[in-house]
Amino acid sequence: MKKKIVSMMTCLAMTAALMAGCGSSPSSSSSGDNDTEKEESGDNANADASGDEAGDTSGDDANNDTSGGDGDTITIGFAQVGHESDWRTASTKSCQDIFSKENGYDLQFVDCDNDPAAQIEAVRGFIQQAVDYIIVDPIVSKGWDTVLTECDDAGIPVIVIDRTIEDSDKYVSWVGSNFKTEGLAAGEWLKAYAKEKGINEINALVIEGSTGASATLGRTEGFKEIADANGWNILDSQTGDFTEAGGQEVMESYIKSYEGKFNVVICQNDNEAFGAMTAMKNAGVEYGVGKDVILVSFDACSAGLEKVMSGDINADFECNPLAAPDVEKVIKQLQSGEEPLKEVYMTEHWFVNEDILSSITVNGEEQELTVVTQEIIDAQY
Ligand code: GYE
Repeated sequence: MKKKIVSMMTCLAMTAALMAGCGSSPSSSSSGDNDTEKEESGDNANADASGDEAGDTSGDDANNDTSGGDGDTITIGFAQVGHESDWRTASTKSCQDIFSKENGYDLQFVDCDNDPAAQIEAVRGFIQQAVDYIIVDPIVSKGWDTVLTECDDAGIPVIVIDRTIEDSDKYVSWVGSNFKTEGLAAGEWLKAYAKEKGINEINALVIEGSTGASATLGRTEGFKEIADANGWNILDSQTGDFTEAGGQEVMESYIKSYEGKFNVVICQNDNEAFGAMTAMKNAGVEYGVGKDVILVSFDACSAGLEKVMSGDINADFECNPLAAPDVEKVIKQLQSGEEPLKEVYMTEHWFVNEDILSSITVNGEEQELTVVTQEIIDAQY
């Protein structure tokens, strides 16, 4: 099987080079583009993205493995970011469900505990094990070219999920979210919401995700773009490392420095929002729907959506963690010698508590706002 993959990689590399040369790659649109050529996915994530469809077909295809010829188990090394959030737990589970023994896979899972150096070493370990495929969710967006070149030299295709890589294109496909769009959406929502509520001045505190992660960079950039365009004041922007403890700690220090001076808190994931809520509650700061401080979050995992429904979080911008079914599609395409798309975007929803705005326009595209119900929470990861 390895030999065939090597020749396929060469073929893919040649195709990529040709495409880059004429500048018309249909699938390598830069992230951030909302063009029509990228593939969108995960639309039915709420329904059951990791369920029947993917599970059934994967078993079949894995057993009809055309490159191995004898129904070999496919070995996959997965270098996961860590275990910092509810989102991460859902992402890990999605991969473990899809790449199960029953489905014909041997999944080598490494939790890199948010340590970029350990993640590079995990990838090197997979090369040594001569796995068939490597999945990486890059903790930070830079520092990848050397190790990805090593994967390429070993003939092991790398599939990147979730966060992006900035300094190398030596991977076959990326499946994830447009983080800048998520940040823009939060900004556009806040603009429309403030107008509706007659709020004229925005003084925002941002609790960022982990430093150097593309999810942090994109959300920060997107929100700042709208803030700058509307003359909002971003009082401070510090990392809470995507954890509940981090969110609480940063919020506690913000309250010391800015008590009475802020009316918006933007947390770059749900877990940070939970921590920020604790800090505000302890300090007697009132947040949420109809209160002094508007609280905005990202991820929209079920625990986050519960807080939207209860009115503690005003709006939550979804980041869909169920990439594994799409990763499996990529692997099947590679197995049968097809060229997968270089970028696959997950489909995402914007969730709110109040039924006062039906949509916002992000990147020139009108997008619905969904009022959270118990049904939605029950179907969410
Ligand atoms: O928002 C956060 C997680 O990379 C998009 O990482 C992901 C982020 C997600 O820890 O909860």
